[in-house]
Amino acid sequence: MKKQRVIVFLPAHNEEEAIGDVIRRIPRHFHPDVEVSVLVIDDGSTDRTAEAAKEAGADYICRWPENRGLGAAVRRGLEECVRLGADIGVMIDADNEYPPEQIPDLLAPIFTGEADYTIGSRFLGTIRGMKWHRRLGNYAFTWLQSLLLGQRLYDGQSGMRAFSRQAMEEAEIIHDYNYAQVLTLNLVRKGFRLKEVPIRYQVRTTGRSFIKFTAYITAVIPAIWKEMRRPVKKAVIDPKAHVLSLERERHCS
Ligand SMILES: Nc1nc2c(ncn2[C@@H]2O[C@H](COP(=O)(O)OP(=O)(O)O)[C@@H](O)[C@H]2O)c(=O)[nH]1
Ligand SMILES: [Mg+2]
Repeated sequence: MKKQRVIVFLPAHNEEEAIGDVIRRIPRHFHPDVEVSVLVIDDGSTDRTAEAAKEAGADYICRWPENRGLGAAVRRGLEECVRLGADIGVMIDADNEYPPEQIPDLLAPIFTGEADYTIGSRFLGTIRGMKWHRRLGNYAFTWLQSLLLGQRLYDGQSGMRAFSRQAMEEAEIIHDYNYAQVLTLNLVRKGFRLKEVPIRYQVRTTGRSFIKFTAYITAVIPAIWKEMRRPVKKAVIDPKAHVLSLERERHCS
């Protein structure tokens, strides 16, 4: 059987204290037919983010001299995964809030052919340390996406997601500031099958969140509006594109 190439990418901005640990915890050999590489999109960091990533074993580092924004970095991550020949792309934040050990769980619905796009859901899993106002913001934006898509979502702002190759090829992120909502609206409207997977989440203990309430609202709301008004072409999906025998994984472990 041909090996499936998984590329895990981390958008990062000034995460020198956290990124090394995230990279070291990414499971590289969890299935004999899966090969895992790591890509970092360093978006104009002014600290040692890129050096720390390299020391921790990142295979590819894409370094921008200036800060362009998280939406631009995720767009670039998806493009680089396609260019580097990934069958599946995984995105995980570089700030150590999400569990790299659960990447195989996130990939399972793609390997069984049930989904093309998975989101690690904090609200279906466990959450440690999230402030009440962030929790409310997450509920509100997730509720809005559920309403717009006519499909129940639980965590629309998660920083841990996986994509089939076709989903990566066809994904469009229409603003540079953020990707979280517009990417899901884009992919689900195109017919890609989304599944949420419960994950364990722990709020960061280093660095700081880039989210500022007013900037977030004024960038994200118009982008959601713009995305919903754009016509999208339905994708023709091969549900068996990444099917892998997960039985073998159990025998090997
Ligand atoms: N590319 C890029 N990544 C960023 C930027 N700001 C934050 N990040 C990264 O995006 C991820 C999520 O950011 P974070 O500030 O933790 O957002 P929060 O988890 O929603 O509070 C982390 O991996 C950050 O390093 C940015 O301006 N550009
Ligand atoms: Mg974070």
